Amino acid sequence: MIRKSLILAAALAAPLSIFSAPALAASHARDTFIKEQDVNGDGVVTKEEFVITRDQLFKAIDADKNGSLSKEEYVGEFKARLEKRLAASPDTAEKKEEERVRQMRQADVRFGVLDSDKSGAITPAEFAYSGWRMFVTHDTNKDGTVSAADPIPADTN
Ligand SMILES: [Ca+2]
Ligand SMILES: [Ca+2]
Ligand SMILES: [Ca+2]
Repeated sequence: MIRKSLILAAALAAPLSIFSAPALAASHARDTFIKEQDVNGDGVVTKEEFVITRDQLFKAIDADKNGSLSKEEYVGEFKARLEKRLAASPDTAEKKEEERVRQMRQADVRFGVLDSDKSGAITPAEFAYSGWRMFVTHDTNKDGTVSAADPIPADTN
């Protein structure tokens, strides 16, 4: 069982390394972060903006409004966005399927990381904490905001 999943993990990880261009990927991640969290559109994400958008995102994912995110809600919301992105992508069906498998596997892993006490659901505190770590990761010049002025780490390996 363990061996099988290791082999599977290796097989899934292999195509990743082919496409990995760390600097590009990191830059893309930062710019996407800015685009999604920059409420007033000035190109700078402040902590206040980030708290607002994180809160909105939590509420949007919490489909049954019970104040926590189940795996179904979390992965489901991600899949809906992923499918939209894949539908708009010019890639072949085969490539899209590869991307789908990879992304859904990552979403699954992310849920496990977010659910830090392994209760099976993400609480607002857990969600806020993970968001905060994301903010800090992107704020590479440590000025308390995320913008294009934050240098992308040269090598994220
Ligand atoms: Ca802003
Ligand atoms: Ca819920
Ligand atoms: Ca910064």
